[in-house]
Amino acid sequence: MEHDKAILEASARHAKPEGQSFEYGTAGFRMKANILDSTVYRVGLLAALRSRKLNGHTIGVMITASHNPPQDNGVKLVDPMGEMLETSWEAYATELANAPSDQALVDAYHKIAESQKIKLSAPARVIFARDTRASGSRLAANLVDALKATEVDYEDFKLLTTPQLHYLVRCDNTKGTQYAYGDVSEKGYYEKLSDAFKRAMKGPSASNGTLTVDCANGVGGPKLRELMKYLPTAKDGGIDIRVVNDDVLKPEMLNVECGADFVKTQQRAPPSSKAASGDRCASYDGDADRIVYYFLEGTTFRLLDGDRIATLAASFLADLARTSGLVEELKVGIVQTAYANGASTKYVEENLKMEVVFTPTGVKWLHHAATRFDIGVYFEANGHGTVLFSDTALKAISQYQPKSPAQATALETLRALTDLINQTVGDALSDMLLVEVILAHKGWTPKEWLNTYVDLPNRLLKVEVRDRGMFKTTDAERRLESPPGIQENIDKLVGQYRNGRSFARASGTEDAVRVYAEAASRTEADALAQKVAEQVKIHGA
Ligand code: G16
Repeated sequence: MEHDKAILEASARHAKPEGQSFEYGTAGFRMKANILDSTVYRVGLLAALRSRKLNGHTIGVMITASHNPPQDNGVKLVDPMGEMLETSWEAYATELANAPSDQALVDAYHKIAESQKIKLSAPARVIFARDTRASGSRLAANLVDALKATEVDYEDFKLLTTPQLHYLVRCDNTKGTQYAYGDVSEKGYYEKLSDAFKRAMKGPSASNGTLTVDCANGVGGPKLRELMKYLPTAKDGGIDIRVVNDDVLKPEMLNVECGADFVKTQQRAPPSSKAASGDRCASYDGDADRIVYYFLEGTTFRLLDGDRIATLAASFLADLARTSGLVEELKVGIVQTAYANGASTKYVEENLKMEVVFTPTGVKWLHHAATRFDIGVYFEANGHGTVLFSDTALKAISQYQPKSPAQATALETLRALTDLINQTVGDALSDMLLVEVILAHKGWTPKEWLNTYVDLPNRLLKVEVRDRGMFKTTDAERRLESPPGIQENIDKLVGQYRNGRSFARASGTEDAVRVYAEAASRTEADALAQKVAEQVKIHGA
């Protein structure tokens, strides 16, 4: 049958590690890089099937483990409009990855083709990229083996941030259509963002002071330096950026004591930071799809995380909608997860008077929920998120005839933002420019931004257990339905703390259970997190 011989031959070179099982989780497959060879090869087979199923539309494959430690790696598929792989196909990915032998793999491949009515001789196209991990090029070669075996037209974009790959997939699939998203090149990405940034910065004076960006020693470093070549500096009405932690020549430094995940979970600046009080700082994660901001107030660390970016963006966009005369057409809504600080949710509902929707962790869920709004702002507290404009909203924004100079100015900014914001997925580079534009328009330093509301003290802990699969959640991950009895104990503990809230859930990217707790004071939040972590340990033993 079509491609069988080639698939079998190549598969023999990428044997599945015995006794190892794989699962397509929150962000694809993610684990120690040395056991991923067969999985990446098999993901190549699935990408071929997916493209053939979708009339030869381009599918993306990203090789990255994002915030995970340097010895990990991962792989995920990107669907034609740049969104995450359709959920119903994740089971196919898991099935292929776990096929116990080369022949079982070929059988599983045909089973999927049959059930999805896929013609295996139809055209297929796949584009792919990787982050800076040492294992990346080896894994990319495995992917190529699968694409060759299945006769797929492919293109290797080498090193890219994850959101750049998402962007390119969308560009490739929309080129020459009325939905054309941009030039299918890395240069096209920088040109689109920088052009939109210049337009959005027309009104206000340049942003205030230098922004220091910690790139987690990942791919975001070189890509930010590239983007900077296209951006005006502050003296030309743009932005001054100082790049730090951008050593990609030492892959063992990736995400170590720096980066968005470190800053968010440790609630402190990277130890290497030389920031003075009031300096505006930001941290990306290893593949630059997350960003958090922070600054020191005296010596006190102040975090401006995904919740803060969401509230800043939503209030600014709602203001623009009002000022431009499009308030009826542009309803702004926010999507959060259980990790969102309770104070941010309260602020959105009571001050911004916007609807908040909760989803489980994972960009695919938030992204989907955000499409319900004219302007859907979604951010995970960890800094992963973006803003989506519906087709109707985009039409209204592009066609509306302003009735006054004030409306015209607001409309121009709004139009620039629809190009500046990456519509495919959370993007640290694009989100950074968005925040910079808003701070410049408002004339705000991070201090004014922080003053919009007061976060409840919170603590995030990681607990290692025998089998994290035992921890099953419900209600957008806010409650545990298994192991039996644990939720009742968590409820009792929560009740003992002022403004207490806590939950535990299995991570989809690391072998651990995460525990989140917030309460009226730092001591109470820490104590509650510790007590819930003890429950997780007891029930997970
Ligand atoms: C990935 C996902 C995010 C998620 C994070 C942690 O981020 O894309 O949606 O918040 O993992 O997930 P979990 O708590 O299940 O481990 P990244 O930046 O690592 O790709």
